[in-house]
Amino acid sequence: MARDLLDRLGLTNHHRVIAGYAGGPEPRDGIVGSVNPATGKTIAGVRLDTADSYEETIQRATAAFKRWRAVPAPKRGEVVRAIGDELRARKEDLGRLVSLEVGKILAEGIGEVQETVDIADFAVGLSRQLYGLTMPSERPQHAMREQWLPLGPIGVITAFNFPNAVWGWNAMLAAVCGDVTVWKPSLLAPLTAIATNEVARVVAASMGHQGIFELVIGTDEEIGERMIADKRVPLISATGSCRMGRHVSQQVAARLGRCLLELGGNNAVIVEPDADLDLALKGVVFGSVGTCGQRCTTTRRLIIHESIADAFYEKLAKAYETVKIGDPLAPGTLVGPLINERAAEGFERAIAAAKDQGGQVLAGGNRVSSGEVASELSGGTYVRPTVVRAPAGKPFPVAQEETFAPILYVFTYRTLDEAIELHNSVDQGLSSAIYTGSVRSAERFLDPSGSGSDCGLAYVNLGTSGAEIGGAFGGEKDTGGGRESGSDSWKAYMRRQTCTINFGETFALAQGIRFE
Ligand code: UN1
Repeated sequence: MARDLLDRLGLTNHHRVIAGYAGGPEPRDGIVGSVNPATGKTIAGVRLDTADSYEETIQRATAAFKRWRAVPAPKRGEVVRAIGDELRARKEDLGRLVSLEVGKILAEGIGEVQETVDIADFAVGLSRQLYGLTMPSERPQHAMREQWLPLGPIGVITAFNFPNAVWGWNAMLAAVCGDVTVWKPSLLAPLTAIATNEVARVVAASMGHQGIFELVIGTDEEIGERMIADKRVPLISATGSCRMGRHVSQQVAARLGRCLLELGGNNAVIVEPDADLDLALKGVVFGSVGTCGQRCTTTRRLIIHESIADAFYEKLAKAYETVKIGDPLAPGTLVGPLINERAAEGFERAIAAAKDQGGQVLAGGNRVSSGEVASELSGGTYVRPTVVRAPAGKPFPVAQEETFAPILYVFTYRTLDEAIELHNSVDQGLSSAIYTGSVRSAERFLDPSGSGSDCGLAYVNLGTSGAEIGGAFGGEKDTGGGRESGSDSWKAYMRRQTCTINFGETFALAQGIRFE
């Protein structure tokens, strides 16, 4: 079945792919094995880039950029429209490949490709709306305006958990902006990257545009470090851990390049006593166990009013018990495997620390043993989504960290101010939510003074994950401050030029300065 899928996506014959490769996920002799986390079995091998092939790629991208930027933006939009159409046609297969390679359930794999289709549609419209402002000049017979210009080849570094959509957010916008994308995907999801990039590359090439979508697959040491230090790449858009982002931002800042960072989250949901509790329950469960807790928008903390906490915990624990864990491609499964053994160890370490620090496990708390899953899944890393109640009135440092696994820490509060303070008391600032029936509470959470949620995303009566592409996506504080996807995020992929034109005959200086 996997073989058919790889065939249909053109992977079996791809020069980078070694079908039948039996090695593991550790790069060896220039090859990395892409492992299906549901079974622990290698799907195929992928040839890695070298310093030389990286150099060739950047040279190609730099030359392609000079041609691509000269194509009028609406024409660039036509290419993106055709890419969107092709992604639509291949949505099912690409979604299946996402599921196969990173273990998210099929509905989420397909949903992820839909996210790329959506951003392609958005980018097509945007290709006719790369608006600059005009501003009145203080001098007679002078005009002022700003225009947005293509930036260059941009480097896009993506994580394993959204191996298709995060590239889409960047590459589709970059393409209409006149940039070339050089994509460095996670070594945990190279096949999705190859298949996805091929769609865009082949469509663009068939319309006469070579080199707009480039791929470099390699280790951080060999490829990542080279790319972030490379002055020919004016923008690095990177998704990953806060630790990684800190390093990338320092390297890029040292050469005065630009960064767009999408780093860790530690997202919380506040539940008020007058909330629609069924709605809240569904939102919290999807947010915390969906994608096996491996979204940057995953709900990691629940902050619930003390008057409803016990009843809610009971419902939550029941919901957690009924969530079907197993083969992500099987119908009915809601929670697939963690990406690898290291992630499972992180899960176990966090739970041990939580217990040590006085936390009480309300649901889950351990791995699913290999005997509990079908034999073909025995090589996968399955864990039980977990709820841990934080100790009252004691520090609980484990909840300050982002563990990329399905662990939800629960806290109680008395006043909304107290809840918001607790909500904002972590280093990360990506996504946030409140469930409430009160306009006052909702607006307090979104207070335009800035004293409400300190995150880049704030939801009312929705959970923390599952953003639409139309809004700007990203977060504050240690999340890195970048904005991708909708709204005016496109500006990050262009350079702004302020143009002042004297169409008269007088020599006039600004600020009324006379120089005669
Ligand atoms: C991520 O986890 O890196 O809002 C991205 C969401 C998705 C994107 C998540 N649309 O959950």
